[in-house]
Amino acid sequence: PAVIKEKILQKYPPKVARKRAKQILINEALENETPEITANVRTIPGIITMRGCTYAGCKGVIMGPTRDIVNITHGPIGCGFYSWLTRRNQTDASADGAENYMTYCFSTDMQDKDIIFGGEKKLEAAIQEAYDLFHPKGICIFATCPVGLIGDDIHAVAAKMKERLGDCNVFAFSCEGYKGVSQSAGHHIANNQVFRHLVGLNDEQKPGEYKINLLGEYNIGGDGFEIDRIFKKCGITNIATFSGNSSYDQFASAHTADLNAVMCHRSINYVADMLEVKYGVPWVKVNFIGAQSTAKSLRKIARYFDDPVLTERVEAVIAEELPPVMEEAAKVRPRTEGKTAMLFVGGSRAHHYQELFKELGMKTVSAGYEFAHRDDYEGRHVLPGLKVDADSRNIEEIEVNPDETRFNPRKSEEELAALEESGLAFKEYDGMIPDMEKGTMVIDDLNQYEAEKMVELLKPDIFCAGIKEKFSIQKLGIPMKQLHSYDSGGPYAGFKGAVNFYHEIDRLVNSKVWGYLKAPWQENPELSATYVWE
Ligand code: CFM
Ligand code: HCA
Repeated sequence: PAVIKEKILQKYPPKVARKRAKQILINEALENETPEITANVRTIPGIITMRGCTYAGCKGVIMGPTRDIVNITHGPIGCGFYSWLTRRNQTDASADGAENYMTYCFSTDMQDKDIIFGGEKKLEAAIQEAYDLFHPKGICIFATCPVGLIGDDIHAVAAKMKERLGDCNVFAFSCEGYKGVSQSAGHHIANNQVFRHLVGLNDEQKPGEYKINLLGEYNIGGDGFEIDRIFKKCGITNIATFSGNSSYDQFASAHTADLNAVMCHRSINYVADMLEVKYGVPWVKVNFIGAQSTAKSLRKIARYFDDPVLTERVEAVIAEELPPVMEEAAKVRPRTEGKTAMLFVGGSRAHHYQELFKELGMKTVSAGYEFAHRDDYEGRHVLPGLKVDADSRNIEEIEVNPDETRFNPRKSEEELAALEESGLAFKEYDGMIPDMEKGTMVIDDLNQYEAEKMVELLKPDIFCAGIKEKFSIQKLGIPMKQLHSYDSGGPYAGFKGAVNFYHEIDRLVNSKVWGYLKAPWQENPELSATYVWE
């Protein structure tokens, strides 16, 4: 790995090489210590990053999967269009009276004249038009780069329209694309506004036992449907998913749940913390990617509620569902054992999906996040030591206090301590680095050049990333699996999802087609000879 790192850095000017060196880490054995990586910093100009923008993280990722809020992009049409369902977030609007606006793309379609003379009037008209057509419970407004540059006051327009419409909750997000260094800033902005304007609006107690929220699950390719199927079978009530298959009312009722199960902590840990401070709902980390992780996460939830009825049901579901999945893995394993993978995905999948590869006997030789922070690499314990730079200071940190009437600690200090004692960790997660084998390479904010170089030097059996990487990697003759949109596949979460994933990876790494990818002149060097005129 040291040679590979060296070879990658050679190409860069010295200053760039010095910066990138801190984001390319060789996972070495340190005595009781995880090596430190630089993360969540600006991409070096000129580098073709895999990252997206702050608007994408706010509008596309967090708010995109909510079916009955009208999400209006204030900006040029491309921003709205390219964040419209490309993530393959699914929703179920089959219930009586359920609305689904996800099939529409709402945008103010800003033109040159709006940039010059201001777009507030146009935004106001767009909100009115959406209201007249649909009468939604909520309308959200998202700022794109030009909106911040020209200074349209989207919050003032939202407040004015909320007042005028009366029965529609209108609020806005200052999530201009350039606002932070990546999508990650957009998650934080989205979390703040949802918490401020929506969570806690509905105090009605929903029926059901063992009430949880599932935070950081976005129902990509139907993952959330599979997790909900398992919850239902166990008798666990899911009050709100943030934000896969979610509705306005789910967010509004989230404070009535008794536990927050946090799956993608990178995108949503802010909401988990705020729900705990304001309403007294504790949180634990879960992961439903991988059959074993699914079983472990269910047991974690059962341990929290500490009720033999639930524990028995959870054990019965695991006993019924896990063995057939492991049998399936065992069938595939002889064809996948010992093969290698590289995973470069946004903020948590590059870590979570290593579980599924492990179940296939495959080794992740290199992995990294596009935009995660040091805690996602090294573990949550590094949080107190993280330095706040100018870019992170630019993102609002909202002050939350215990609610005067509704703060209700779900467990006493003693109960929490006893659960901790028994091995249930609250507010805690491990990072990717300690979970990976020694000698593997962890690379933050990988770019196009480095991706190709890594494939050339390490020749993995499969490369996982997103749409921008898909075809350049395939052209190198390596199977490429999108771990964002899942290409056209999924679900991959839970028990049934794991089986889908095993079959998909088996198909990809054992396909002969990649061997035929050599161009004729690579197979027959004489064909590359230059033609010379007589
Ligand atoms: Fe969380 Fe996500 Fe991810 Fe993410 Fe994303 Fe995504 Fe992702 Mo694409 S919320 S951090 S901002 S798990 S959209 S569903 S696949 S980069 S690894
Ligand atoms: C985003 C969304 C994205 C992009 C995926 C990709 C997703 O970050 O704006 O690059 O293929 O999952 O759809 O992460």
